Amino acid sequence: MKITQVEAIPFAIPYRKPLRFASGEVHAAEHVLVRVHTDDGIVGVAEAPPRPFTYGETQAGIVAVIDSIFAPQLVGLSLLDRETAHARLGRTVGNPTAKSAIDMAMWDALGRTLDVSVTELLGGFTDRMRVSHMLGFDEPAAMLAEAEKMRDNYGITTFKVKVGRRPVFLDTAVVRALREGLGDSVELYVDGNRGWTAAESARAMKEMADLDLLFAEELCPADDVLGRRWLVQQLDVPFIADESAVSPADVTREILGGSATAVSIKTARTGFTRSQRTHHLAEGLGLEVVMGNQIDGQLGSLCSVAFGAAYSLTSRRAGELSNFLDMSDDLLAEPLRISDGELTVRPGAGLGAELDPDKLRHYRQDS
Ligand code: MUC
Ligand code: MG
Repeated sequence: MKITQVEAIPFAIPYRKPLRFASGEVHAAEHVLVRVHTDDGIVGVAEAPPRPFTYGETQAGIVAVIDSIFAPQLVGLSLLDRETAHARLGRTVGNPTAKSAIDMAMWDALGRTLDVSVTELLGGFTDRMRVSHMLGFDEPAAMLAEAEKMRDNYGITTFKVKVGRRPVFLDTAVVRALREGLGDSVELYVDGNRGWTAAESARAMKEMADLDLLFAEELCPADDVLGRRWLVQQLDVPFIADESAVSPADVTREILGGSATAVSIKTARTGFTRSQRTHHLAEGLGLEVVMGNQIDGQLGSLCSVAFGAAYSLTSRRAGELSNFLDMSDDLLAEPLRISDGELTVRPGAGLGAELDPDKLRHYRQDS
């Protein structure tokens, strides 16, 4: 079970349709595939999606930090030395997606070694999650048409709507069009990616008070401390901390400080090890949890569902597991399929992911 090599392979796959939101836009999945090899000939895999506008990581930076800082600290450890690996990676404060991809590839390798799925290793609650689809900025009619397509083709009935534009009416008109077009049976919530001020957020939430929203997420900057508390106190829906609560300690600070009342867990930035800690903290504090999306490819989405399905709390709400549908292609030999609004974990050991070697050869950027 000894780690012999940690590889970081950059690859790029274009999106069919860019995803736009208040803090940036994504046109191509310029991700990094991480492979952890062991002396038993096992290879664990995961992917790191750099989000420069959120965490400051870039694709080249992820490859460099893994090759030069993280890999040398892990080679020689056993896959069972999880707390030692966590402590060594934790010496570096930043680089959340680089550290998380390594962590998840180690869990995948452990599952493959023990012939147990990652979901079973983590908690084994269920084997599936309901899917929530994230709708990027566009005109109301185009966003409604996309939601209808997702409902009709995949059975998805939960939608996270990107907001945070100015004037706020641009977004409130979209949410109204979605509620009127889709009816009362769908679940809708909004994510501002810190785009509005606290006052704009309060106004927008009042305008949407009759639209039966499930949650509001990161509408305004958490650093505007008093404004954000003022906003959260007047809302009658849970307020999800996303970018403001990357680490378990951030969750404690945001929740106890009154700046959020729910939490987004993204395996792309907390891996399985730190996501477990956040999950346990959320359970102890009695918080709502949503499995979020870091604009993941299929491998990343498989990681999210593998974790989300492992626990009662994380599988209760629909997870954001569908944005890979906007990519023109992917690396998995057997593509993920969403049906009846659900995504299931892959049967088999570890994450159950097999990569297509031809696709990897085609999309990798280092050879
Ligand atoms: C989300 O939930 O915010 C967009 C930016 C980011 O950091 O994650 C995505 C989705
Ligand atoms: Mg968000």
